[in-house]
Amino acid sequence: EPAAARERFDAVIAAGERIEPRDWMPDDYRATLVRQIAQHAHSEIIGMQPEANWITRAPSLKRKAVLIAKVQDEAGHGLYLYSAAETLGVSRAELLDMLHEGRQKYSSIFNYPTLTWADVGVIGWLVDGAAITNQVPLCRCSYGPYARAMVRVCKEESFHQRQGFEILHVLAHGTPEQRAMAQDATDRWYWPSLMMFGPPDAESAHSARSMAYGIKRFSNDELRQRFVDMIVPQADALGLTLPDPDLRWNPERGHYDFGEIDWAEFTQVLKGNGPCNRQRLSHRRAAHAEGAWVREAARAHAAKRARRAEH
Ligand code: FAQ
Repeated sequence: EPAAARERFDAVIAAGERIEPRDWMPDDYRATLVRQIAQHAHSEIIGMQPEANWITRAPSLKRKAVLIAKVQDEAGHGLYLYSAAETLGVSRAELLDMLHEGRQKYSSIFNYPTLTWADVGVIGWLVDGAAITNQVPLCRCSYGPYARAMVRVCKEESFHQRQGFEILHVLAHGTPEQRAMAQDATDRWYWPSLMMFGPPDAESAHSARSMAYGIKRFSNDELRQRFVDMIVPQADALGLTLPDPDLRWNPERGHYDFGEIDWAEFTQVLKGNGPCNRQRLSHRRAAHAEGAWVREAARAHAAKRARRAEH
């Protein structure tokens, strides 16, 4: 390890500045970033599935157009993130293989089913809400390409969050059946959305290193608390109840206390045994196989253009 390069790296991290692709970096810094950015990219593209499930059944043309745009944004986020990972020396094809073979993860949240139209609202409100809470600090991550990708992703996700909130607001103020649908979807997604922040700090394998490297700026539990504090008043504004009897304001802490998360369920979902894990991965693998001809045509086209440029 070149001592001067290591010194420069440490100084950049200590000053809160950015590491760029051509800069020297320690192997474990590179590996941590590849792991996190790849998992993040995989989450974006697997995350298209639960909502895409409702595109053909959206309740109006306007809702359908908005939902198509949102799902398309998620594909775009996946592409920025794979590109950011590629600056670290891995190829998108390798990363996709790792996803398809179950060697890299994607967010637990996308292994739950979308049973009603209200789920589309709750995904925007809670899932995008949790994603923003986690990702706003990543705009200050020490690795330049990841931090810059997060700026645009967060802007788009803020829009996603508002569209979900608005869907739920309409349902929560609609007929008794619509209200019940909004409450039921909230009941099903609340706990899984808290699991998006990862295991408790004491059990988080990577947190200490990621925080020392300026990749993570806040711990899993800190961000989870920040999210709960944000959504309690939002649930009130919607007239919906969060399904946690232990949820109450703690004036000493200046935060909401909340109940125990079912970590056994989280572990099962991470092991591949959530309600939709198999369906999500097999759908992804099939989409990849069906897209083979597109990749082949793109390669042939690029080769033809390169040949023409030579002459
Ligand atoms: N699900 O040591 P830690 C979105 C894994 S938002 C699955 O604490 P770390 C937008 C973890 O990877 C969702 N796996 O790990 C959208 C590690 O496994 P490994 C994506 C989880 O990295 C909205 C092990 O457990 N957002 O897609 C989960 O320090 C709507 C130990 O955990 C991001 O990825 C989980 N919930 O902290 C799209 C944000 N939690 O690698 C469509 C960026 C933990 O050893 C529709 N990522 N694991 O095999 C991060 O901030 C971090 O990676 C954490 C985990 C906070 C997720």
